[in-house]
Order: sequence, then structure tokens, then C-alpha cells
Amino acid sequence: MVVAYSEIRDRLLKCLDEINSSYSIRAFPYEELHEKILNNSFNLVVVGQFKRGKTSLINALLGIDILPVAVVPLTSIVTILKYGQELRVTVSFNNGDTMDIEPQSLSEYVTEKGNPKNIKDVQEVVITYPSQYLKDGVRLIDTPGVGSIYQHNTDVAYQYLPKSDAALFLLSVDQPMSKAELDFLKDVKDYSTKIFFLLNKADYLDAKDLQESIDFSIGVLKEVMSRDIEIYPISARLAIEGKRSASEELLKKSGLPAFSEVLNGFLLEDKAKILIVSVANNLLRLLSQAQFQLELELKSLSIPLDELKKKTALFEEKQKESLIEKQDFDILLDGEIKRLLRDVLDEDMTQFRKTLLENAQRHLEEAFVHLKKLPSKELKSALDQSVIEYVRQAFGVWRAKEDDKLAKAFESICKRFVVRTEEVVDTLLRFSSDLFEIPYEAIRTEAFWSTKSSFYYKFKEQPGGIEIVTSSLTLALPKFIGDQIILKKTKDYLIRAVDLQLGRAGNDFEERIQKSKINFRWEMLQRIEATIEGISIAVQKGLAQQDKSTEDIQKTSVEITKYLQGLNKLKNELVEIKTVAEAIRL
Ligand SMILES: Nc1nc2c(ncn2[C@@H]2O[C@H](COP(=O)(O)OP(=O)(O)OP(=O)(O)O)[C@@H](O)[C@H]2O)c(=O)[nH]1
Ligand SMILES: [Mg+2]
Repeated sequence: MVVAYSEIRDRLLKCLDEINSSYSIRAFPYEELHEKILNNSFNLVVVGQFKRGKTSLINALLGIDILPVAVVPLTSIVTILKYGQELRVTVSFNNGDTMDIEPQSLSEYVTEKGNPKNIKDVQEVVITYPSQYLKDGVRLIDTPGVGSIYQHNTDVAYQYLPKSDAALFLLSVDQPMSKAELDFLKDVKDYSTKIFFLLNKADYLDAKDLQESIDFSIGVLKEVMSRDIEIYPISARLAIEGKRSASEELLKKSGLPAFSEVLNGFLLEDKAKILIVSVANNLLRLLSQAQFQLELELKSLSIPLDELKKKTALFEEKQKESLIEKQDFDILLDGEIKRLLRDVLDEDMTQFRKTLLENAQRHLEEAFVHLKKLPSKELKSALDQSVIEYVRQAFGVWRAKEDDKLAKAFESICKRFVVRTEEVVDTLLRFSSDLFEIPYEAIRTEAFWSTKSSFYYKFKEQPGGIEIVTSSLTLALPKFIGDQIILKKTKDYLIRAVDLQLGRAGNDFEERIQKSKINFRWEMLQRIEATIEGISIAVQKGLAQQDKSTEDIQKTSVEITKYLQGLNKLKNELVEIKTVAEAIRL
């Protein structure tokens, strides 16, 4: 069954809005759920050797000619394409600044020719575009080709792998796979959970030769990946032509629609499904609770006053138990977070520092051999530059990976504590359910917390890459200084630069984890509070009504029943949405 993701997403959003506007549910996480649904994005990162047609593929997928392509190694900066109501191109620089530019000037920032060795110090470029393809939350990430003479381009490509949902690995028929390509693939394998292989430029070959090329690539890839491989032959060129001339035939021949379908199926099944089901479950849980409270209110209208008071006293006794639970919650959560910072973050930083210093020193010595003919002052500044560049790249890659790792670890802590919180809430509700003889249906919502993109651990979009203090030594350099002293001083500088960077990165990680913890804790305790309050208020309302006239009581009871019917309708709709989502299969 082909399900339009946008369709069930919109149905879910409608439910969410209706609950928010018609039912006053305490601690209803409307904003969070809304944002979660709207921001659900699929990051597709396009990687491969230089000149395989990565940029062309993105143009083809979008049916536009927006990104610059060429016959020489070109893309040097990562470009992210995402949905927006109008075309807009924003450049982010490593120092944190951003700037909107005209689309025509794109190549002055993202290409090796327009921005050689990234002298403009660009971190990334974000393009928003009103394309149907991007509307469902797909984000396409164009990366510089690896393996060209521009090493810095290769490093950049690595940074975007850990957070991607899938990598599109591009090969092309005009060149057999190279060693650099295979080495790169081995790394991609470590960083990326899902890889699709595309064999581009299929238009160069006839059917027989194309098959031969596919078979050859499959053979090589199977060995590296140690699993069965599927390769999708495509022609970005034909796809662009097909879209431009609105020719179905060309488009079909390009192989792109067939691949898109597979890709969309994967995205739906892997991410959209989990998201929809878990949000629906969360809403169902909240509605169940609201329903319980309404029924309790209804019941309280008819229970004899004495009995009602007795039951209320019993409930108040019970709710004291949750105070102890709350204390335990705090102690345990603090402990887990401390362990995360100490056993994971500190440990990783120590390890990274060691490897980085070793590698960077080796790099420095090599650079020194190349550069030592330069006059002292130039030598010093060239070495500093080389160190800065090296450390920046290494940090970028490490930080992306560490970020992902911490997010997952934090997520898994949250997951355990959500289960705990829900148990406390359910115990209270079940107790009241027995006490007042009203049915209560508990719904588990763990799925929500296992979605890949983290919820509580909030990522900044990470503007501003690694800032490095420039060495002030250059200025203070004595006139006739020996080369070896320069090397030594640069090595000292390297250590200071690394430690400074590491200190910053460590603080940044820790601060974000602590902030995330506070948010999480608050929200969990809020859930328990809201349950207790909801139950108390329902009983209080009943109590307050008891001395009213029979007519008034009758009126209230009709109103509540109407509310309950509305709730039931919403619940049915949510169950249906869930069923549709669960049926999504590739
Ligand atoms: N015949 C043919 N040529 C293609 C196709 N796709 C791309 N090309 C050409 O291949 C060359 C490289 O395309 P790009 O899209 O710039 O490749 P890239 O992988 O982004 O290159 P880098 O950014 O340098 O890594 C260009 O001259 C394209 O016109 C295709 O399907 N068929
Ligand atoms: Mg490119």
C-alpha cells in the first residue's frame, strides 16, 4: 500500500490541534508534539568520489539547476537543501556569522574554484526551496567528493554522516571503482546505518554493458560490505532532461523514479512510521487519562457524599507514596547523568586528545619538511595555519560523532525514566480506578522515546565550527630563529590549541546535557503532578455539585457525556491513524 506520508501526518496534526483547542488536558505537550511532527526530517547525505555526479543527482531529484556542477572537482562545501516557501540561500561561516546571498553567486562559496581552499571560511550553505520532494521533510545534503587532490574536501564529507538517516553512495559507469573509493566506503559503513548504492551516468552504456558494470560493482561491494548488495543504475543527466522537457519516457529511462520509490518506502518505514505510531500512542494515553477524569467527575455526581469523602481521603493517602517516588527519581537520574559525563564523555575526550595529538604532530612534522625552505616568519605562519586547519577538521569530525553518541546515550537514559514515570502515573490511576469503580486503560508509550532523532537532547543546528585562537607567537618572533625552534614552538602551540578546543567542546557538551536533564526532569514530574491534580479536581467538581439541584446535576452530566463522546471519536481516529501507519511496508 502506498501511503502519502503528508496525508497521515496532516490527519495526526488535526487531531493534535483538536485536542489542544477543545479539551483542557493539564501538561499537554502540544508544542513539543507539534514541533516533533513538523520537524521530522530525513537527512539524506549524498557521498562518493569526486565527479560521480552527486551534485547533478540532487539537481535531478529536485528538478532544478540550482547547484553548480562541472567536469573538474568542484563542490568544496556542504550544501543542505530543505523545504522553504521561497528560494533562499544562506551561507554560514566558521565564526558563526551567516549571510543570505543571491542564488547566482552560490558557486563563489561552495566550489573549489570560487572559494579555493575555503579561504572564505565557510562552514556550510543552507538552501530552502519550495519543492514537493522536500516538503515531506526530506533534507538533501550535498558533500564534496572524496579522493580528489583536495584533502580538506574529504574530511568535510565525513562530518555529515553520523546524523544522516541514509547515505546515497554514488558510483559511476565511466570509471571503475578505485581504491580511494573503497577506503571511503569502509568508513561510511562505520558512520552510517543505511547505505544505498547508485550507479550513475548509465546513459553512457547500452543495456548489455550496463549490466556488466552493475555485476562488477556488486561483486566488489559485496566483499566490502559482507552482505547482499542492491545497485540502482541511474542517469542524473537523463532525469534532469526528462524533468525539464516533461518527458515521462526520458524520466523513466533515467531510473530515478524507480529508485525514488525504494528510497521513499525506506524513509516511511524507518522513520515516519515510528514517529506517527509513537505520537498517536502518546495522544491516546493522554486521552485515556482525560477520559478517566471525566468519568470520575460524572461518577462523583452520583456517589453519596459520605462515601465520596472517604474515597477522597484514601486517594490522598495513596498520593503521598508518589512523593517518595519523586525523590528516588531525582537521585537516580542525577547518578545516571554523572555517569554519562564521566564514563562516556570524559573517557572519549581523553582518548581523542591522545590520538589527535599523535596524528597532528606527525602531520606537523611532514608539513615542516615541505615548508622548511621558507623564511622563518613565513614558515611559522604556514605551520600555524596548517595546524589550525588540521585541528579544525579533526574536531569537526569528532564532535559530530560524539554528539550523536551522547544523544543516543541520553535518549536511552530518558527511555528508562519515562517508563518509571508512567508506572507511577498508572499506579495512581489504577488505584483510583478500583476505588471509584471506573475502568482505566493504560497505554504504553515507549516507542516515542526510541525514535532515532533525539527529543530531549536538543541539538543546536551547530552554527560556528571550531574556532581556533591564532598564535600570537608569530609577532614576537626573534629575527634569526632556528627552524627547529619554530617547529618546537608550533608543537607547543598545537597542544595549547587542542586543549583549549577540547575544553570548550567538553563544556558545551556538558552544559547541553545538564540543560536537557533539567527539561526532562521537569516534564516527567509535571506528568505525575498533572495526574494527581486531574484526579483531585474531578472529585472536587463532583463534590461541589452535590448540593446543587437535580436539574443542574442533570445538565452537568449531559455536558460531560458530550465531551466523552467527542473524546471517543478522537480516540477512534487516532487508532485508525496508527493502524494505517503500522501497515506501512516496503
Ligand atoms: N553522461 C552523464 N554525465 C553526468 C551525469 N551526471 C553527472 N554527469 C556529469 O558529470 C560531471 C560531474 O558532475 P557533478 O554533479 O559536478 O559531480 P560531483 O560528484 O558533484 O563532483 P564533485 O562535487 O567534484 O565531487 C559533470 O560534467 C556532469 O555533467 C549522467 O547521468 N550522465
Ligand atoms: Mg558536487
